[in-house]
Amino acid sequence: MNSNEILFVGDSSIGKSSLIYNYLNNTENRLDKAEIPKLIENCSKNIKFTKAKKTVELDLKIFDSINDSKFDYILNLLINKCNIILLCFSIGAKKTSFDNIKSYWIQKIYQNRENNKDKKRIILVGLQKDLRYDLSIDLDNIVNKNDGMSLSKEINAIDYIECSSKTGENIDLVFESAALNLLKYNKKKGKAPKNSSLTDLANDNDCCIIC
Ligand SMILES: Nc1nc2c(ncn2[C@@H]2O[C@H](COP(=O)(O)OP(=O)(O)O)[C@@H](O)[C@H]2O)c(=O)[nH]1
Ligand SMILES: [Mg+2]
Repeated sequence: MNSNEILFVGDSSIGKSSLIYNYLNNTENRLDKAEIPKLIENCSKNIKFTKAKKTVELDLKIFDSINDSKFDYILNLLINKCNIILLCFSIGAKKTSFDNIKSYWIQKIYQNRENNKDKKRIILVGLQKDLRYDLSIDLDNIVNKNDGMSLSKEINAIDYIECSSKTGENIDLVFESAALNLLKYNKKKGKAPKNSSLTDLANDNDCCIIC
């Protein structure tokens, strides 16, 4: 089984597909110019970047998801199958998407990982970061950085990243964190790639907060 699978989950209309689309197409601020597909079909991307002077390269298999009861069965299977889950909320558009992380998504993830019980699998992602500075948005609807970091600790996330598909900020970092954490996870499970520099990186236990 391919062990490089990552899954994006979270409430609807918070920017999950936009993030994946922008990353895959290497674009920034395509929100106005491009029709973002409702669901990005599962796809692969060869990811290559340098971390601690070492080159990391692997083929990421990326799964988008859609909140529709018709697809619930598939979503449950994906939650169980994918090694890293990017659990998303919107920083500015919907406070409910933040509250739903604890009240809905965490339970759903934990219920559906029968074969994949390892706790260290969730990266918390705050999407639509640009909206934090949008004066037209009611302050009550905005999630601040401390709240995001506290939630990340509370749910035992391995990383917390805030990003924006509109400005392009931190888009790459979301996928780089997923790749690094996959390496750590695979190493623990004895599936580490032979490339020694990757194995060294997988030994690095630091978690990072990128905001
Ligand atoms: N301001 C802002 N809008 C965004 C951002 N990302 C997505 N959107 C908009 O949010 C809406 C929902 O995006 P979509 O990717 O379909 O959300 P999904 O249902 O979670 O996949 C669309 O109108 C996007 O144009 C962002 O980073 N900033
Ligand atoms: Mg979508």
